[in-house]
Amino acid sequence: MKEFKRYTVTSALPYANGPVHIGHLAGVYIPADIYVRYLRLKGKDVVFIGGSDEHGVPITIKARNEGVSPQDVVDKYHGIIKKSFEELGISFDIYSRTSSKIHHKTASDFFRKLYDEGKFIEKTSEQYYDAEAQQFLADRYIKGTCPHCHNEDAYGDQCEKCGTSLSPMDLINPRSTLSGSQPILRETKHWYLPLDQHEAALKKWILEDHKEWKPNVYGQCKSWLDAGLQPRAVSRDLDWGVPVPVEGADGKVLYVWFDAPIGYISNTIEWAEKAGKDWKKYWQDEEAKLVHFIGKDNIVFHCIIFPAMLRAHGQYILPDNVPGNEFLNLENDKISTSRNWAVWLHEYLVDFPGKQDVLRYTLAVNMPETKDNDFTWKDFQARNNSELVAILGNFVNRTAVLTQKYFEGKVPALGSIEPFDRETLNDLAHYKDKVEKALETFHFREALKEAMNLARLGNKYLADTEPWKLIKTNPERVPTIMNICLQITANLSIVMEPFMPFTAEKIRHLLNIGAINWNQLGSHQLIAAGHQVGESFLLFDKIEDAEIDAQIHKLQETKKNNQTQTKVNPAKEVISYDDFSKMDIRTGTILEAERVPKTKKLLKLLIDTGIDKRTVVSGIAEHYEPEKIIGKKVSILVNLAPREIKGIESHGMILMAENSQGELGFISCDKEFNNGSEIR
Ligand code: B3M
Ligand code: ZN
Repeated sequence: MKEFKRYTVTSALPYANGPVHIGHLAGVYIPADIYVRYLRLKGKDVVFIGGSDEHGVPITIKARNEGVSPQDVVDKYHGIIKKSFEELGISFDIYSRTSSKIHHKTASDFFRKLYDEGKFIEKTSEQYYDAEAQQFLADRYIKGTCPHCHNEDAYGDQCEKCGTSLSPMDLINPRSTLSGSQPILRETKHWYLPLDQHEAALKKWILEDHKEWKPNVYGQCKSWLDAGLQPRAVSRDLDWGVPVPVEGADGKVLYVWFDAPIGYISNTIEWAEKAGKDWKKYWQDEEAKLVHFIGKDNIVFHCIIFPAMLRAHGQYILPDNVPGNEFLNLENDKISTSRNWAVWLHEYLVDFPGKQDVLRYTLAVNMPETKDNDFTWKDFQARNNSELVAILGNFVNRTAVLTQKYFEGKVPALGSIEPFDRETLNDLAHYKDKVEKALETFHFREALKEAMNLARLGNKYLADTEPWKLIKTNPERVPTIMNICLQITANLSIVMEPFMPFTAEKIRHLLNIGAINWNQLGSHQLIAAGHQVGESFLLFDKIEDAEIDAQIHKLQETKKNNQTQTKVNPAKEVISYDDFSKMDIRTGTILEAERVPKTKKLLKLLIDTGIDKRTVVSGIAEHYEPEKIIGKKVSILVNLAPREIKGIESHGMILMAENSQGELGFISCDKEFNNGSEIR
């Protein structure tokens, strides 16, 4: 494997139109952070770049819906996202944003260079235009009837009812969501990156030279490349973004997927200025290894389009690897921002204070590396209680407590070594290779499993040697055993650092030692005899059922709300007042009620309508006990033609409200009105 002098590690820039959730974390930020922490521990020269993606149509839509400016939206979420990343210990060297000046300049210059060198093609096409709002319409700003399922509210890019991808031209009866008017077709000019011209080079670069990429990433690239690449528009008609730096391009901005990846470069420049570094060494030097951490929906942009942009520019290196992950689901359902089906990081940090590493651990252990995975709160609890508490916490705690008890906290000297000690020390020496190999190849679950195995090794060693018994029967053995346990604990502080930095810090505190370089991992001479360790305390606490139940309940509430919200039927056709006034609806009172024999749903009611007392058959037997509704005030449509139902003549209809679960409820007046009062 090629040795690199420098590492440039990026993680996808989250859209600043909502907070970050566990899916983002497991897919992108946790693996990226593990990787860079590992590299730093090894003493490598690494820069870890993050930032918010603040352009694009969804942000303008959110702003419009909330009656604020796009800048307001991104200011809000950039703040929330940045703070929550910090609290989780995602150790960016810089977390900046694409609405910054420096980014606008970098992206603008990048475009301009390609433009000046004739690297784009210009094309004019017809696009929908809202004449009332006087602007071209992004796909999301157009709604209409889906040609497949006839949903009347399909978007110009997708029908959310049947899931089909659409283009605005596919919609039947398109309408603008800005003014409601029918959009017209108008010509507009855009710049296209001719991906087809890069196809052969990209094919060789990925399919031949990067066979080591993860199969899911490689596979997606292959299917794109096999299908053949087409020119892609890199500008849009929109008023939010980086303006296209070309004369006569008013009202046009760079497409968000053109400017966002350049954000990695802008943020590096911003970092380098502050840190006194040369940013070019991280982007334009073959000795730098560029790695993009992303989710699977971003693969084509990072493996094909951005590399094509970088090639077209000519001065940049291409990514050495793009370890894209699959998706994390939540309690067997797709995570969804719009349905609020997520565990939001900023909320987790409030609900579970001081438990950053529990989340980091659970997400790393469950990382969707090769296939989609599921996060459940029960699993979260089990991982904490039976792994972090019972294995890692238990070993470290027993070691600390016994050291205090037998040696007043002073590290005892290693005495004579027996075969079993030797075996354990041999095992200890092997972890470095195993964990390293897994980390270098982006097998984070495997790496963490091996790291935890070191804690298991310690537990087993303690359980097998039983120093608490030996202290009475063979006390000379105990110093050696405790020395070895303390060395294993010190090793844990190294190997856990990439995954659980807060815990690693706690272990160091407990041992009263400073940070140790990764290269020392495996050594059994990390702490000297006579060194005074700190007071012992528990690394992890058990998580009780009540806390987990509260989280599950929160999700159940979300689901309920969603069902009620999503199942509201669309409004019916418009009717005239005359249509309405034909209905004679009155207040009435139920006088008698009984089940209609051999039916599940029907009650036979006697109603005082104020006009008369009449029999009505009503399908409410599954919702009301007959004896409990005597005396109920109701609304009744009295001029409905009589109908025979199960041999009973029914005269009118009781009005009922029905919710999305099909529950029924009476409609009544909120004042004491006489029977027969008109409802209109
Ligand atoms: N903001 C998309 C996403 O969050 C996008 C990533 C940009 S990376 C340059 O899925
Ligand atoms: Zn549809």
